[in-house]
Amino acid sequence: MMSSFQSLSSSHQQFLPLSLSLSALPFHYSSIPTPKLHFCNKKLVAKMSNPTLNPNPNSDRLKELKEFDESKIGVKGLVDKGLTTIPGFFIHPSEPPTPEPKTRHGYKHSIPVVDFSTPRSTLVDQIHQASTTLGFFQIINHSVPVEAINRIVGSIKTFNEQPDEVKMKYYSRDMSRGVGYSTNFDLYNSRDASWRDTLQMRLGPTPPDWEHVPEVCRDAAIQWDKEVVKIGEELMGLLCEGLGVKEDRLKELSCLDARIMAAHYYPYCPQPELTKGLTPHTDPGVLTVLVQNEVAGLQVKFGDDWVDLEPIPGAIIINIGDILQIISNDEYKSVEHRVLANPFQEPRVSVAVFFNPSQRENSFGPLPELISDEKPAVYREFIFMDYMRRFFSKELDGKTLTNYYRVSNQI
Ligand SMILES: O=C(O)CCC(=O)C(=O)O
Ligand SMILES: [Fe+2]
Repeated sequence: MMSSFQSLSSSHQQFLPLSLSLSALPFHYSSIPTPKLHFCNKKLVAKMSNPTLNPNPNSDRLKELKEFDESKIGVKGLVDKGLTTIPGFFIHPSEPPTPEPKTRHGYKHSIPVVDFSTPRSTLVDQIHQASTTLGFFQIINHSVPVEAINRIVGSIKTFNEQPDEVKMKYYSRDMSRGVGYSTNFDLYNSRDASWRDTLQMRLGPTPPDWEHVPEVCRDAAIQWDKEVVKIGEELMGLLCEGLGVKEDRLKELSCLDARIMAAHYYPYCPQPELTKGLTPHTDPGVLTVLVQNEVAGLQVKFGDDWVDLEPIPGAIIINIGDILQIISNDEYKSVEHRVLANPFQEPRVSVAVFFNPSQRENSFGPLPELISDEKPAVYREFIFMDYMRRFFSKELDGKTLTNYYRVSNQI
């Protein structure tokens, strides 16, 4: 039988992050009971259906999902219709409810802010320090013009705020043209849907069919890709220096070449405590470059805490992906993060660009320069295609992909 991975179109084989898992993922959650909404003393409550009483507990859920998906209006469209309670398939019963915004702050930790204008040796140290601990940092005083950031974020907001009839033309999970727009790329495969709409675009090595990219975002995306490549190269150089390897080592491994953009729109959610904007995950690629508007919501896991990432105008957020954790032999950390459902009237907009290696037939693993008797390889080598295949077939639970390649797990 052809695996779902093999059945993906060639453009689908572009490596996607967890948040953008394909509809062709080979696993599904058909055996997991889903909650239904019930009114109890006029209060809406989520209740699990009992799979033993219902031989096909998900048929209603699937019907509801399809109905919503086929409406092509996205969660933004639901909000515009004045919805006050969210559909059951958005409810996340397994996670503790999100605290009210006012109680979210005040954690002991914060995401490091790195000033790019500091001398290079300090910069290398600060980036190394952040990447070996939280795996996340924000950069300020960098070379990317703030206008380019505002332009890409602004164009994504504009796209999402067009009338439904305009956006509907683009609503599709088919990525064969290198571009797609929908509510949750894994809508049919995830346990619970999340409150966000995403415009996804392949930027490299092959650009998308630009005529199929919404016109309001086209020029901004072309410009943004150029900026992202420049800053990505700079960062990879700094990260290599921090590891004590050749500055262009990651570039040599084609890590700058495959780029996917995921532009998220998180509209106001009427019941933010019941759902998420984006479920906890790690990014599977090398590096993620993310920009956002002023609306908070991104959180990074640190021990048992979720640390809020405070938006800084003009800053760029960088995080380490799974493959870089492996390449660095566990020195750099790919850390779980999530986005809360947006409780604010103002929408949250973020644009992530994921860097991945383009050489899929090549072997990847910890860099030989980093391996010694004192520090043996923590991961075994693998062909990048194999890694991708596993990514598409693993359970959606954060760290299992890196764990699969851990030497201790070798059979
Ligand atoms: O929206 C955000 O801030 C985070 C997006 C993200 O983590 C992802 O797309 O993988
Ligand atoms: Fe992510």
